Amino acid sequence: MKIKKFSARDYQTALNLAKAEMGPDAIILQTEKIKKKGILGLFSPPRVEITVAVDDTLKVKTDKTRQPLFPEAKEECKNVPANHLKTDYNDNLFKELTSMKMMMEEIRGKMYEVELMKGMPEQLKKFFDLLVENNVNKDIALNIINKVENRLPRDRADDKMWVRDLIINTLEEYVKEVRPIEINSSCKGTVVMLIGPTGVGKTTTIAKLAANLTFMDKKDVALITLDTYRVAAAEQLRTFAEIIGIPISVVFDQVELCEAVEEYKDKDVIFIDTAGRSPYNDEQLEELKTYIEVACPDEIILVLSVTTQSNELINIYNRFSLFKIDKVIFTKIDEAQNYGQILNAIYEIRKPIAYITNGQNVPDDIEVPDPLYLAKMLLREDEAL
Ligand SMILES: Nc1nc2c(ncn2[C@@H]2O[C@H](COP(=O)(O)OP(=O)(O)OP(=O)(O)O)[C@@H](O)[C@H]2O)c(=O)[nH]1
Ligand SMILES: [Mg+2]
Repeated sequence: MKIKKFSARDYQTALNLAKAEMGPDAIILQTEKIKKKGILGLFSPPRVEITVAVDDTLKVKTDKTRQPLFPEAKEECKNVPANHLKTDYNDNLFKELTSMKMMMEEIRGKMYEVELMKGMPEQLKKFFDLLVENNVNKDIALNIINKVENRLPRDRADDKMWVRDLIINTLEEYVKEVRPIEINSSCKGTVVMLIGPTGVGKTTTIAKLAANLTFMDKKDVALITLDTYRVAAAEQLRTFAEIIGIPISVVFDQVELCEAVEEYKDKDVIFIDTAGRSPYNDEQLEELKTYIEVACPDEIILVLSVTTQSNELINIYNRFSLFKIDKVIFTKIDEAQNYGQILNAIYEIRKPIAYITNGQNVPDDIEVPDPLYLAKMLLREDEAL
């Protein structure tokens, strides 16, 4: 660090002297007005003295957080407005503060977790790890484990089977709301509409349900498809309907939809298949809304694929909750590595599960989930079943 004083008749001259000798990165430590002492001082004007320091070891050009003393003299600042520099500085500061805040939240979360886990029986910790490993959100897993701990008799804390049974019971409570399609026995056919993002399995699921209801439950079923965007999709469903001998209407607008629903009103169930909609496309969702208003479905079922991440499942639900969602169907269980996302989604959205699907085969790969089976899936016990 080099420190030097410069004095001149006015401030600007002193500054120029300092700049010339110490360079643009120098820092002003002090500015003083000084008068000569004694009789001479009476007749001479006061002078300005500035004390300037420069740190030779400081690499100012790479240190963006440091404000230059003489911005106009710095090569890279020549054409950059001062407020731009300030914005960059603020942006960097904001980024750093945000990352520090996130870090602190993470630490706080960890401390909270450690606090809760303190003194927890070893068996419970093992199940906690198993749930988290299976993608169950940590907060939800803690919630479950805490409930189990409260229910666990002290003398059974090390008994693996006791702990396991209590965990299964608690998990069952979380996923117990299972409600397949409810066919009303009144005059009008039950209208069931499946909606959801593209490619999650809406059409395949309708084919499975239609076939099962027709052959197993001996119900009168009709199909309506709004998916006229892809000729192949409508044709595929039409061929399928012909094979199992049920009527189908491919409708192009709201008027045709209204007519088709009216036409099939004597059927037991009318399934309406919709084209996959992006949850983030407002226009597509608005269009879907107009169809829902016309069809007045008894059940709107949101189809979600288990291969989707938990957060995204919740985002999708939030976007589609523009409509009154009655139930959800989880598809592609067979393709998932973990099942925690089912619990995470249900915990957040609190809607009953109507079905789960576990393969591409029509009509076999669909079932009404049994809460016990779901609970076992969450503990990975299904693999042994
Ligand atoms: N592995 C697996 N594949 C499935 C399941 N359900 C559907 N699929 C497959 O997923 C793909 C898309 O299925 P569709 O029924 O066409 O999906 P969709 O939601 O109607 O698609 P869009 O109409 O394009 O939005 C097909 O290859 C299906 O065979 C399932 O449970 N497991
Ligand atoms: Mg489809």
